[in-house]
Amino acid sequence: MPETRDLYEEACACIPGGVNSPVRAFRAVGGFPIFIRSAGGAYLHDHQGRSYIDYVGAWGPMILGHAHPAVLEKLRGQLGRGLAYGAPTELETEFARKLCELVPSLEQVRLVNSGTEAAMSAVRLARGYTGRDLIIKFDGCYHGHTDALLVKAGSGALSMGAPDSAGVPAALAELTLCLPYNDTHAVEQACAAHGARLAAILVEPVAGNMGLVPPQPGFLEKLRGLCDATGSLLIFDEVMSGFRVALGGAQTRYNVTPDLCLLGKVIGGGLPVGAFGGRAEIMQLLAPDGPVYQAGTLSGNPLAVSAGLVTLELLQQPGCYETLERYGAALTQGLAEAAEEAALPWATAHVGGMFGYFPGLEGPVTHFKQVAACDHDLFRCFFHGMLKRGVYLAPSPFEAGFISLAHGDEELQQSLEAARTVLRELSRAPRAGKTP
Ligand code: KE4
Repeated sequence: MPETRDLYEEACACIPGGVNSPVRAFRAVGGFPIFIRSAGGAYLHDHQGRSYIDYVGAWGPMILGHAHPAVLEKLRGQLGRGLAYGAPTELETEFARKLCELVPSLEQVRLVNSGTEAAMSAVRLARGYTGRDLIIKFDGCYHGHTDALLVKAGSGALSMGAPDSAGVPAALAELTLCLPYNDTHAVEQACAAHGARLAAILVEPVAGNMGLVPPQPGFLEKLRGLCDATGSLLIFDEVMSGFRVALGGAQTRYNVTPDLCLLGKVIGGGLPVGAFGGRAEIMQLLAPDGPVYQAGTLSGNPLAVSAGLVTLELLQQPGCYETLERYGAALTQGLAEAAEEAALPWATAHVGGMFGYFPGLEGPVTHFKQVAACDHDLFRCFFHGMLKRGVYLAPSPFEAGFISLAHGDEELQQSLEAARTVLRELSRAPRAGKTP
């Protein structure tokens, strides 16, 4: 049986960094990434047959749990009818209608293949609709890897963005202004200075790419008001929060309706689906009827849409979100208690079926600069200590954790028992580089 290291070195020979998405490489926590061979329910199983309680859930999609029988059944039925047609199907109409029924901001929706595609298309549409170029986003929020959004805060609080990746032209990054999350004053100032040029404010209504940072009371409402005042569009990136924090996403949980909304992850049930949508009068600008071009070979793929349809159908069953909320509350409460027993500062957060924790910080955590100051060594030691005890957490302090409906009391108790053991050991021994 090959060692993980061997598999990783083999992968690195033909895949950059050995992975098809950087966070999977374990760079933030060290060691070699686990190679998964199968998954079922709340569990991942690696190439050596070890099982892990999975709190990554493929970064959000697997809200029903892995290999859900109803999803597999639906896919088996579609397989026999072919995989892709490149032509409209009734399935896509049914799916679009369901999304528009469940998500308040959607009158029309266009399917794509990833959250990145959804974000880049929505930004282009907002610019086409308003005839303006400037975008506001928030530090610590991630909207996929399109050039316009790989931007970090510029030097001054109100200065234009600077590229956050090689290959992004400065001229493009300067069209994106990065502000601190939850900082309504900074957004007010930016709108006062640049409102006439502003096409859209793009925000994760529940931020899941800097750990988990919920919106402070009034933050989303303020963004709604400023977009109305400046004639710009409010875009909620619900790729992660959509169908994760509530059936209709964060916009129903916080009762703020954006002009455009991005979706992904959960709506594909594990297959590649993204979506963007909003008011029909905006969406009508999209080709083929309008001047804003957007397209995709496999958009609306019948297999992916089939998985999405059955996932949304099952999520409408009563009690799903209460179950996720209860588990999230018990898990984060248990983590906080274990850290307190170990006398380790440890902030936590949970919203619906997603959660976060911040080793070394006292809560509440409201913006990126706080998250960046968390105890990364403590995070790393905790991650590996939990992994060794069969609990697979996100391998980065800048990620959220995800709970599925397949996680039950047994998984909760095993996770908290492991956390108590690891944190007790971490509180005793000097940590530098050691893994409990
Ligand atoms: P994708 O292009 O990866 O499907 O979606 C991009 C995206 C857009 N918006 C939000 C709020 C997101 O969280 C994401 C992607 N999330 C990451 C996890 N933080 C995906 C994991 C990865 O990059 O491998």
